[in-house]
Amino acid sequence: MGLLPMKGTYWPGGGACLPALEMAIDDVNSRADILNGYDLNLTWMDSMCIPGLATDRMYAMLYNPPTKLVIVGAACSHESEATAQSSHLWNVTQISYGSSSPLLSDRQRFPKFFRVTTPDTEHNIARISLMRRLGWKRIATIHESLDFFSAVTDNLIQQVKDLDIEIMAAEIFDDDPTTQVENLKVKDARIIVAGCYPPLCRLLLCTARKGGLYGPRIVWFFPGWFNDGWWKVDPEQTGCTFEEMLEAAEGLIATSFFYWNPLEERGVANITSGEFRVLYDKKLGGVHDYLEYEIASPLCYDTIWATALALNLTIKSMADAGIDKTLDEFTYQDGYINDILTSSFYNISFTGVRGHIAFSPKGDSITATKLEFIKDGELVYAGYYDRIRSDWVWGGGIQWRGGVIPRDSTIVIVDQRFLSTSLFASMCTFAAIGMFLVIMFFVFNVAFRHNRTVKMSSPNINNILLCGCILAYTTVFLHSPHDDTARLLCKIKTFTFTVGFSLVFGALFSKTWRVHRIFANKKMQKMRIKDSQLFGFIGVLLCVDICVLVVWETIDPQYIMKYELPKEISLTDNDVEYHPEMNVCTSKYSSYFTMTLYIIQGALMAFGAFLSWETRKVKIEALNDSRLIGMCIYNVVVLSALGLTLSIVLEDQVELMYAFISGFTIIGTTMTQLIIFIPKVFSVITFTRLHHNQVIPLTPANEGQRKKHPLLRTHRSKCLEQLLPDSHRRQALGCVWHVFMKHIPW
Ligand code: ABU
Repeated sequence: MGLLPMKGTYWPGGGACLPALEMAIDDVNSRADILNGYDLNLTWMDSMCIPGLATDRMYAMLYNPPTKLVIVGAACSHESEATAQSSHLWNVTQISYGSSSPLLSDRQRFPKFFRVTTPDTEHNIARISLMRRLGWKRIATIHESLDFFSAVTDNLIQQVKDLDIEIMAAEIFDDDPTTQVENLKVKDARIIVAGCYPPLCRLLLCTARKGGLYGPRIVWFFPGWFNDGWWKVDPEQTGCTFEEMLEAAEGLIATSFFYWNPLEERGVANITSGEFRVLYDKKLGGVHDYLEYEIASPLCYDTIWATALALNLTIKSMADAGIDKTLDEFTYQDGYINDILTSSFYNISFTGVRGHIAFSPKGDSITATKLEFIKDGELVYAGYYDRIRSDWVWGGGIQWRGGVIPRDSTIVIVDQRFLSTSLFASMCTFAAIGMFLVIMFFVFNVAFRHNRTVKMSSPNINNILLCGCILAYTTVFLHSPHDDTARLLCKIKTFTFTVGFSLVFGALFSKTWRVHRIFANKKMQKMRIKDSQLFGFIGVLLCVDICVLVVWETIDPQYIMKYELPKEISLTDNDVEYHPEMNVCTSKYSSYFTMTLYIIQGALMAFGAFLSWETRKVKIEALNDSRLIGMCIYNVVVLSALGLTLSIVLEDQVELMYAFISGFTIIGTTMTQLIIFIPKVFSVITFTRLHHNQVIPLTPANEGQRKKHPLLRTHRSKCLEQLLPDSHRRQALGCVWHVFMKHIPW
């Protein structure tokens, strides 16, 4: 009985098969040494690649005479599965010429099923070998939702499980692979193993073309048992133009078996594969449109020869067993004869037009896997995989487009970026200058602490302000390219910045607060707020900050996170992407802790700004720098607000953020100390304290007294005298410097 799908959507190989079956039957019947005295006969029906229909028609033929000994077929795996799991119950052996599903190797379900082809899982061995050879370690699969392709894909997944190959995606589609192709694209799949019948494989290729999943960087593996040129189809079939299909198929790799014996050897039929091809074409008058011809015709020819040899051996075995029956007397109840026939299939071995054929214990006939690829729209032979040697025997090899082997993924080079040296050095230089100024002002503050001007501005509070300035400048230096030190410096930086800010702003605020208290007090002259009270206030502020910092470090220590900067694609290297990253100091709840500190400092700044505004008109000689403090507070408020805004906006631009934050820190700190101290330095120079402890401004009217003053008797007195009439700023600075250098107690 022949189960031949003449039509059907999947793989209608019956049309190409039938002429080959007839040729083989004629050849066998013409031989005296095989099935002598018998005529081999074929009754067939169109199974249409539909499992239910194939089963129904098989039963119809089994129920009707003549009695069948062997079923030849089917072509499509799912119809072979449907028929072979019941045909053995009729004591009929079944042999397929084309079904290559690995499921058909299951001897429990299909105990009397043989095939002259090889299960598609054999391709996986060759595919994996190629992948390992080319260093591909990330692959994806996509297959039509049929048991056949699921079994092949599962086998591939199982085989790579213990190897260093990752299945990055495994997609299954029903009748539209658009979503699955998109998934593969999103996951950046490069090496994709597909499993489908030709109609859906065409659609898959077209969808891949539309989705951009094609080109020199993508390698598609397809089954190789499709008819030649299967991808060259009209737009009506897929929705892609002929040219688009050619583009999409270019470079595709097909794995198949040798269906034509590559050796010109004469096998059991005494013809070579080349001669068979000529005879086949002659039988059909040189014209046929069987797309499956390349595969179906040699396999079908060999199927009949395998059947004939098995039957021939059965005759002998039956005689040896003393069975007094001929094959034509077989009935469906003769299970013992069918057992002998089934054993005979295992025991035959011959060379057909496909090559050497013998059946494994699972009923399969194993052949080598052939590798082909599509180049310039044509299928080109590359080589085959020799299972005995576990190695490839190359023909022309694979010619990669552009001579470059595609990669399984983009090579990602993590590029650890650091702050640019020039930026870091510039900021550190400015911070160092600022620190030098701090030292100079500190020395001034100590040296002239008895000077009335300095004394009235609370030199001790000013020294605290200077300490805060030093800490603020220090933050600019706290950056390291090394992860270990960076982690430590990140913690120190948070500490120095917070404490530095609190010292500077605490000093300014407390002094403004004092002014406000005095100003707001109706009995101003009796109001006295000591420095110690201001220290207390700064101390409380510091304690609050330190508490927050200690809690932060205890429950959520800061660490170094690699912050990814925008990717850069190399234009010169094959598929290389640079992923720059920079060290960023963070912790899980850092936003909460920084927010807490912002709220504390922000509230203080808002209150400080309010007090400064309230006291803007205060001109009390005893509170000589109240207006300057107000200026500083406004300055710090504006810079802090700007810094905070920029640190949020520039979160992903580490270098720019460092530049702005460091810049604002330097500007804010420097301006604060300059605003506070420069007037005092001028004052020390331009006001003198006379022995009766009265301040007399250096005006021409006071010239007599002025000349007596020791300060003006210095070698720079001339300078100061010149300075007075025009108050020239540049000259004044020169004088300040010299007087300052002269009077500090080095
Ligand atoms: N191997 C070609 C026939 C397709 C199938 O097994 O269904």
